[in-house]
Amino acid sequence: MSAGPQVSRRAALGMLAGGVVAGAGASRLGFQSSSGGDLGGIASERGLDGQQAAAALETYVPGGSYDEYFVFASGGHSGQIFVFGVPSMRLLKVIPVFTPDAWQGYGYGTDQGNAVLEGGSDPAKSNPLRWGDTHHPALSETEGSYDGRWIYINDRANGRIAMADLRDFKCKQIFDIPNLQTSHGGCFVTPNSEYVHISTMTPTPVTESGYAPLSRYKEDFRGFSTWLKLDPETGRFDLGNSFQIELPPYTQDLADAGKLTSFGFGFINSYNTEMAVGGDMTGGQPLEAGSTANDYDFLHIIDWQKAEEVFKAGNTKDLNGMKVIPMDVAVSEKILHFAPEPRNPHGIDVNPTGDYMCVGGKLDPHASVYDIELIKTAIANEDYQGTDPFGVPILTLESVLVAQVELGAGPLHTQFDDKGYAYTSLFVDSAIAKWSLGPKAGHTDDGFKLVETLPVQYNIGHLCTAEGDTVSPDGNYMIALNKWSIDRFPPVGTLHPQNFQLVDLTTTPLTVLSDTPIGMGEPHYTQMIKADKLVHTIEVYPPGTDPMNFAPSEFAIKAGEERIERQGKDLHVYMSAMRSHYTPDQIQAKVGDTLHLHITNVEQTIDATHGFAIPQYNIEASLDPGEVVNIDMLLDRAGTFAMYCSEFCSALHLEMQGWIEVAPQGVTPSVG
Ligand code: K7E
Ligand code: CUA
Repeated sequence: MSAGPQVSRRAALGMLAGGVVAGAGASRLGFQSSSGGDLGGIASERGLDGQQAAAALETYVPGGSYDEYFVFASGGHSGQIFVFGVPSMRLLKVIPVFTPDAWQGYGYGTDQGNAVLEGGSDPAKSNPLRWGDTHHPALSETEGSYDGRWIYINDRANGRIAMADLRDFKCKQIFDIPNLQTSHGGCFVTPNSEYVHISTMTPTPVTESGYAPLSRYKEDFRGFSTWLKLDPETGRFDLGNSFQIELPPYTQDLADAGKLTSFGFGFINSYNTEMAVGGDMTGGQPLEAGSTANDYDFLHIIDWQKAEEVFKAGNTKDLNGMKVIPMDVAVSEKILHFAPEPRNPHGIDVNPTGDYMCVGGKLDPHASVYDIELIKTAIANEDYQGTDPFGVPILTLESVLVAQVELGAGPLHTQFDDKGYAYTSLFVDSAIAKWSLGPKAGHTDDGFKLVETLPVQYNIGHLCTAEGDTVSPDGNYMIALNKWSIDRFPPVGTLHPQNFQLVDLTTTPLTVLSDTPIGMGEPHYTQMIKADKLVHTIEVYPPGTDPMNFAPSEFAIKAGEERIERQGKDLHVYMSAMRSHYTPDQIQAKVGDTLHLHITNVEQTIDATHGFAIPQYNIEASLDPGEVVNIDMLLDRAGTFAMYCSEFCSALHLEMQGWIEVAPQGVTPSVG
């Protein structure tokens, strides 16, 4: 433990704020408040004890100063990604991903937003999809460390995955993955961003029509582990080099990538290996009971490097546009193995050294720890205790399991620090268990042992430590992602916010530093990256940029090049936006015309964003400095519409408006 200095610093702060150090002492330390009172006086006036006052001082980030970390949180059914600063827990940004966002002009008529959202909607299905259920953000990595380039996130509801570029914090691609109706297992990226992984949650019918009766669950439904190749330059999904591995129709749950000693492997938990399908009204067992009958489910162990070889050798079948490695090939090529895991587990997390796979028991009070060396040996020796109904070999449990650590009720997810400790969320206990992670994580004396339990408020799902999924976590901060807040915040109606609690990892016992209500969606997982790793982030686009590819747009203009060109019924308007006007500020058109607006924000000043809104036409764009936005709209309604800048950009912002005349049939527009 190296908590010594932090503990004494905390004690000093606590004493100071608790008034033990009198006003004179405080001012000698430079802690004289502007109101003339000492810190102890402020603390007692506000009813804060020493611990609370210390927590306030440790998390306060003055305006103009920056947080040490960025946290990228999934937004649950909001479909978005939330970005916070740590330790302040200030909300810095919401990145719209699966759900339109008016402020950022995402999904309200602009080419970029529409292209991304529509690209992720299969027209053959119920479309357009306008929401997602984001669960697991995955930052891109180089050599097992976050590299600050891209972020990926899954849509649990619709079996999709999205990519956002951290240059401009905007979503660039959504991909509707074939053969995945829903998804959970992932995403994670492999240590050099070779692949991003995503797998099915509920298995998918693989019949031609997409229909199969539930009575044919075992025969006609399958799971799929998807390995999407990432373009090393753009971070986009490279479908031509992506593949899937066919899996039995179990419910594949959380997943993680191997690293260092386990590099080349992927791990997926499963439940419902009973293949229960419910039927509670027709004499069957309720789904919940049927899917918890077995004592063990199967940890899926996938050798993705072997799978890559098999894929490259062409030993695949085509299924709905994906190259799929059939299950029998996955077995014969030793790509897929199972290991028993206590029934209905939830999280699987690989520790920073890559040696241990930690499985959260959910219904079992233990974390089960598997060792990659033992797994490799068991695979090499074909040390099997049997096969599953589909012929997948099951490694002998005793040969691969190194520890079962009793942690408490409802263990779900595990994160790690820099000292070989693991932190597991306990949903049922509303607590976090800190435990030592055995010899290969440096705990030769204490082995695998529960160290302490920290109560959190309440019903914790995921947790997230600083740089927690990398090969070198930082070990200073952790966030508890609590599903229920109950009494932690004042009542705001019947739907309560979630509660993010920031935890100081450097103290013994662990301390909660702050509570942050999350009132705009239900985050599942988050990742915390050191802020100084976001070296690629820009604040202004180069003049005339198309944000989809960061290249000059063919529609860009400079000030003075504005023009209107009519080609039959197509009216092209090359418009500039700058404080505080649009040029042109009048457009004359006729019903039945298609208006093509090509708008360039010709400014290069940080923060000089303009909006562009047209009433009644559902059009709203955000034009960041240097950005080019294209809007195509069929003018199907006559009227004289006042377009306006929707971003308060300048003293004459309210004057930044203009007119679009859409003359009815038979009426000649006033000009043009
Ligand atoms: Cu546990 Cu979707 Cu990661 Cu929620 S999952 S908590
Ligand atoms: Cu431009 Cu308001």
